[in-house]
Amino acid sequence: MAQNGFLEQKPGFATIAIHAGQEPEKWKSGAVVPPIVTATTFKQPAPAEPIEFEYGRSGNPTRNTLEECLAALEDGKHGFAFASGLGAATTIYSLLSAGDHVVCCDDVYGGINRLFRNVVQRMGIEISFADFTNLEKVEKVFQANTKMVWMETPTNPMMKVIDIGAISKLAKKRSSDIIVVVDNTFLTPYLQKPLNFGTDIVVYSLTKYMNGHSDAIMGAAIVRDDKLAERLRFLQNAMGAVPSPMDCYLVNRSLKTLALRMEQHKKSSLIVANWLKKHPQVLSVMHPGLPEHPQHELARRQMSGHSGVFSFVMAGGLKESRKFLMSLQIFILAESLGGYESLAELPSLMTHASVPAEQRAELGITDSLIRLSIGLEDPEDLINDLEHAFKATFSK
Ligand code: P1T
Repeated sequence: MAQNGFLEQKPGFATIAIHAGQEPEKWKSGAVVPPIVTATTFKQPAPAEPIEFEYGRSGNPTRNTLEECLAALEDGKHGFAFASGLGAATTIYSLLSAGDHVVCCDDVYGGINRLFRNVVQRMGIEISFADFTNLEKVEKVFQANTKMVWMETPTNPMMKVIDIGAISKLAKKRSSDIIVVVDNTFLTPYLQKPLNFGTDIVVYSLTKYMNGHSDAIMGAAIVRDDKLAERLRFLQNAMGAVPSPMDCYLVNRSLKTLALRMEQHKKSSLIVANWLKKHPQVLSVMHPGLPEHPQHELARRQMSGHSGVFSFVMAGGLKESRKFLMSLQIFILAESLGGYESLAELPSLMTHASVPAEQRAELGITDSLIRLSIGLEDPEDLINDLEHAFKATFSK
């Protein structure tokens, strides 16, 4: 169902989330809910002749169940689960070798920025950052040795929307070997399917909306190409950043309500964003669902709506932002996003503190930029909470 002119949500998503990979017939017991298989190793009838599984790092029945469901939701073919979003990113980076070059969008989660600058570069891989909303700027940073393009859209925390199809085309025009990666954490496959726009790998922090209950740290990668899948399967096992069966069970369960949760996050975040933009102490609201967002038209062509996470700039400086955040009573002052509970944070001192100050200034990550993750509470209560915090901050 299309909403506000956004891309139509094809029917069938919730059915896939509930049934793909979950067939009761695959368990001897006929269990309707997939069992949590905690065994780290599996009996082999003859040496090196496993029945299906051999060792828990290379494969586990609970993990495979989740991976199948993830691949189906994404219109993909192969899913890989990891111990965290950064674990997934680290494994994807290991597809590269010293001497290779990566083109990355300038506004990414602070932890990804830190991984690129402080770890990946040390391994002899070059990185160039560019504003991916400007195709000319992106084209200029490509090099003969560029092997990967990495983007988040919408970006974290500035909420810039990137044209996935245009960037993928640009990369593939230079070489079909360039691997295009999209971090789809902010939207989930319910609201955006990057593989349908020419992306090779979709990466997730499953810790966020996909799990949605703020009780498991996990990541994932989804691909269509069999050869790329083989390389990732090798690295998943060889590097070992795999999740526990218990966490796989939790995320697999959470996917059953993903469609319902995302619908509510989508509705509530627009209600709160529309309220904030009229508030006298708010200078600007960055929400791709608002018509005044600079890439709103692109968002409507590429997304089936926007999730619950967005940012805004408030009046004052650090003193006011601190007072505001500490006055909230329903919103919890904490990093992360995508859970049922609403969160508020200050990217400059929290999630993006590891981004060099110069890059933060260039992007607009100031001490007045607040990022919200709108949860599943009643939106009227969230608005009242924000109003109360503004009053506590600004009334004499
Ligand atoms: O925390 P982890 O599961 O390792 O995922 C890292 C990660 C990757 N990609 C994006 C877009 C993310 O937002 C994150 C984690 N982000 C936060 C903790 C945050 O508050 O933004």
